[in-house]
Amino acid sequence: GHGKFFVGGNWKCNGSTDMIKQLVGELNSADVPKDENVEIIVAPTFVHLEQVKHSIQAPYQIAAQNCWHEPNGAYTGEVGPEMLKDLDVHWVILGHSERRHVIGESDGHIGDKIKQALSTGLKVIACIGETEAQRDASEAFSVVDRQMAAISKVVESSQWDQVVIAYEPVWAIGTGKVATPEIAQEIHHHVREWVEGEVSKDVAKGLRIVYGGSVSDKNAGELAERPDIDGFLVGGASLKAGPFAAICNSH
Ligand code: G2H
Repeated sequence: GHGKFFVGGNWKCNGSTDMIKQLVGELNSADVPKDENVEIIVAPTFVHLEQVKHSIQAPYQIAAQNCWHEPNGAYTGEVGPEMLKDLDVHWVILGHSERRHVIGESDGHIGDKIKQALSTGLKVIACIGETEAQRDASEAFSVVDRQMAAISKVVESSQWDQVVIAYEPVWAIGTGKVATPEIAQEIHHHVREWVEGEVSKDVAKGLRIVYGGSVSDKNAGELAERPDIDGFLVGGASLKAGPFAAICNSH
């Protein structure tokens, strides 16, 4: 592994005050690792950040699922990274495939968001991953290379320790069709080699590359065994405390 094992729970567009009250209560009493070697993050919607912040306990940290590329201003409906920082939220997920493919965010826009978030002092979970059509056309490597290039363009050399890369093949997201450990390891290793060549050996060695896409308590263990899989970004299974805690204990 590279650095602390990382598990993020991406709650996506889910939750209500009652549901979150129950989930946070269960997470607080769940048997998750509290040692220095595991980092656990949960990402509620913007409107639930405050509730989660006031109720969740260590070792959990909180992330937002997105933020804008300017600190604030005339951008109706957006949330600036300064606002997250002011709320004591230290992490943000950027470039999730649902934002790329459902909302239409480009590599360039995601790059601008990452740059602004990092300069505000937030840590970034930057997502990459190919679609099924791209994989079928043997473009998986070139797609993640292009996405990594857009990310590395905006990350200063001193900021790489504030970045976690999440490889989330679009065909595996929410489909129950998890990538095999071989496929995930192949891409993670490729991304690490890309970083070694394009950024530096040291950054490649320390960078956490986590896997996302239908991760469950059933498949996390064998994925976590692979040398370049440094943790997970979990969607569906993060909405249940038991399975999520099991994934946190999978390394
Ligand atoms: C991928 C993942 C979490 P799920 O989007 O980011 O979701 O585990 O539901 O496939």
